[in-house]
Order: sequence, then structure tokens, then C-alpha cells
Amino acid sequence: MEKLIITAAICGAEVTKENNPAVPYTVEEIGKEAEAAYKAGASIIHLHVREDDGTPTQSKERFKACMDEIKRRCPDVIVQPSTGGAVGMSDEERLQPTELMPEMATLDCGTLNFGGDEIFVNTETTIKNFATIMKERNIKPEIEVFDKGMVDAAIKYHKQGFIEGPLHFNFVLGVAMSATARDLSYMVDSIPEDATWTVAGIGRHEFPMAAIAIAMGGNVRVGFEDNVYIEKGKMANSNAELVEKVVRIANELGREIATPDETRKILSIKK
Ligand code: KMH
Ligand code: ZN
Repeated sequence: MEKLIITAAICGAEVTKENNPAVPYTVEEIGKEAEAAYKAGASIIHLHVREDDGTPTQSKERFKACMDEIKRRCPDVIVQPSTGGAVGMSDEERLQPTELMPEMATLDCGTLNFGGDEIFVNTETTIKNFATIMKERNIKPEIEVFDKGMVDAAIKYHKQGFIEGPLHFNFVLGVAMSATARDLSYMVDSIPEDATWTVAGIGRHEFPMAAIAIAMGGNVRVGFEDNVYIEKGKMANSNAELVEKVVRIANELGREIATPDETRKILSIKK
């Protein structure tokens, strides 16, 4: 089995300090959370950024400040900006961090209900445009899929030449689709042979999905974006604490943890 890639989604766009006071907003808070998660074993930082008051933003300047701070603290970590941003943002806003030429970025491959009246819109035109820009900028897309139809869409856009292979998927389970072992194995069975994958179980699904993925040979994403609890009813003190729990499970199951350079190799990141 390949070594385990751990992604830390440290901040998200929707979670707030009301949900968990340790959610980072400022450049310094984001830098500190990223560094601690990296030291705990994360090789990828999935990054959203905020204004100091917590308002989500896709500002290029704010991303640059946060990415510089993360790179100053842990130069070899892979920073993966979100191009999803927050619900309601325009495509132009969402694309800004790709101008900073990161090694990776997310590519959301479908539209979904995001709770209440919130709709996270990703039309076919949007997806193809984002994919084309990432290809031109040599940015490895992490394909965000919230249900099986989005997997099929991504494979179609790959065959049409918009997304370069080998494909790398993040199965986000527990938002649109449920998060059971059967759901995860259905998703894994649906991707091309040479594709890689990670799973982000949302809320209480975070660690069960992580454990199953570790045993299956997949990879894991944890972090405040997806879940703020270390165990039922107990808030996590930091993103690092969530990463440490994954490392403990991996150790028990005999899976070694990938460094950022090993992650670059496993994911065929060319930069
Ligand atoms: N905040 C969600 C609307 C991504 O990072 O690409 C989108 C999201 C996915 O979090
Ligand atoms: Zn995200």
C-alpha cells in the first residue's frame, strides 16, 4: 500500500468561532494552525481564507498573505487553495487564488444543495472553465465530488480533454450523499484504475470514513472545515489534534504517513 496522504482542511468558509473558538481567521491564526497540522502529519493544507472578522473571502491578496505565512512556517507543505470559496461567490472571485500558481487547487464537479436555501453552483461551463485555467497554470486539480454523478461528470470532462489525468478525487461524504462503507466503496469502484482518492467525512462521519479509507489504501482529509469535534460531544482544540487522531489510527493499522514530497510523487504533481 502507498503511504497515507493526510489533508488538513483547517478553516473552511462556513464554520465559525461560534462552532469552535479554535477556528482560525487571521493570517497568523491560519499560519499557526497549518504549521501544527503539518507537524502532526498533514502533507496538504486545503485552504480557505477569511477577513479578520471571519468573513470568507477569495481575495488574491489575502490568499497570498496566508500562503506566504504557511510557507514561511513549513516551506515544503503543499498548499491547496479552494476554488469553491463560499456559496454565492462569482466564478471570477473563486478563481483568484489560481493566479498565485499553487501546486494544487480544488475543482468542484457539480452543483448541490448546501443546506437550507443555499445552493453551491457549479455549471458545466464553470467546471470546464476552471479546469482549463488550472491546466494552463499547471495546477493539479483535486476533484471535489459530493455524489456519484459528479464522479461521472469529472470522468467525462477528463475524456473531453478538460481535466488531465491521473485524476485525484476527494469524496465528500455526509453532505449530499450518506457516508457509509458501502457509499465509499461505490465511489472508489467508480473511478479510473490509475486515479487516486481521499475521503472527507463530514461531521460525525469524519473518523469512521478515515478509518475505512486507511484500511482500503485511500487517503484522508480532516479539519475544522468538515468537523470540529475530536470525539462525541468534545470539541477539538486544534486541527492538529484531528490529524494526530488519524495518525494514531494509521499507526494501529500499519499505514505509514506520506511526507509532502512523497505526496507529490503519489499524486503526480509536476511543479
Ligand atoms: N465552501 C463550499 C461552498 C471547495 O473547497 O472547493 C465549497 C467548498 C469546496 O468548500
Ligand atoms: Zn473547501
